Amino acid sequence: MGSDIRRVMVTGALGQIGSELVPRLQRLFGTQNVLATDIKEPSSDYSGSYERLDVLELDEVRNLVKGYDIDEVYHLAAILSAAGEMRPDLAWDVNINGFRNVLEVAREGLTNKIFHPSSIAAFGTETPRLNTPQDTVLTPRTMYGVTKVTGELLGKYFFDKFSVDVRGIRLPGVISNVAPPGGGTTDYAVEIFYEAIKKGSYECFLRSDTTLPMIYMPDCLKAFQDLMDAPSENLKHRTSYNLASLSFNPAELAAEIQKHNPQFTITYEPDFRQKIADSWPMSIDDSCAREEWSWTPDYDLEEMVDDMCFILSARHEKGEI
Ligand code: NAD
Ligand code: AKB
Repeated sequence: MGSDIRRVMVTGALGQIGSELVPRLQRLFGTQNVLATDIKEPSSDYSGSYERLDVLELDEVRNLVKGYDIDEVYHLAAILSAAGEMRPDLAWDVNINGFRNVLEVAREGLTNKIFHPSSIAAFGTETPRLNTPQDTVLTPRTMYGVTKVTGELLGKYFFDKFSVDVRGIRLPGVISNVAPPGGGTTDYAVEIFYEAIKKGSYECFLRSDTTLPMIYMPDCLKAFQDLMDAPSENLKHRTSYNLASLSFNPAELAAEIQKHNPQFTITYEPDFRQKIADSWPMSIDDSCAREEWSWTPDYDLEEMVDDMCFILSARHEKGEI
């Protein structure tokens, strides 16, 4: 992990990932060097610098980056897969034009480095679904996936053409216990823990055998930092790294949760998200991330479930959830 102090801005900071990325960056670089932004209002006890920012407003993005003398932007503002199928125009606008504004400010020389997550949604039904290769067919079936492929290409274009240092990962579904997920297809893998602890049962919107790639938040944040700290000359796939960690289906996850709570029951009522999940990979070949910036995950399924159950049970006892 690089120890040099950077001034960083996070867009979409109140979402699932930003809610845990910001405190981590505050610990790394000092609270005064981290600016959190989102289109939403934060809670009254929000800790650290916060500005309301709609990433579709180029002047506002520019003013904040300039005003706070930002070295790096973690650009998390986005509309995810399921929400994006409800509002495809909004998904295109936020995911592409919002990113374009951040790239433009970097092209103007106001900031040096951008982290922009892609997703397993970049793949499609023509992509090999087992051990999905790094360089493969990208034919997404969702507007979200279309924006992720476009974002990968846009980031690469700005690097090749204007030397803007853009880096990105095709993230699997992220599992976490601080903020709820924001409208994705992999959300079941978070909701199931909350419902198991609060109600002892869960109705899953995917079929029991729907295997998808997933990652636990501590590994996700480690990957962000490892990629951002990697020497630029090592990065051959800079905006689009495949990343593997966990792969499981709802039945396997439920069985693991039952080890902690034998009374827990799961039922299945697949909805429109099943079709999205069926167009995504089941497992990922991440050898390029391993070779180019030494990626390796820490958590297996059992360790992730242990940790999630422990943390959420404690939150439940305190009356937080
Ligand atoms: P999220 O939906 O939880 O958070 C996104 C945030 O963006 C929200 O707080 C929302 O208020 C904000 N936002 C929406 N429109 C905005 C606008 N116009 N201006 C400013 N902010 C706006 O998403 P997340 O899970 O934290 O995802 C962050 C990034 O990681 C996204 O690019 C997403 O595609 C990517 N990703 C996430 C996952 C996952 O499982 N969470 C997986 C793959 C990729
Ligand atoms: C979603 O389900 O939309 C996200 C993702 C995998 O990109 N979690």
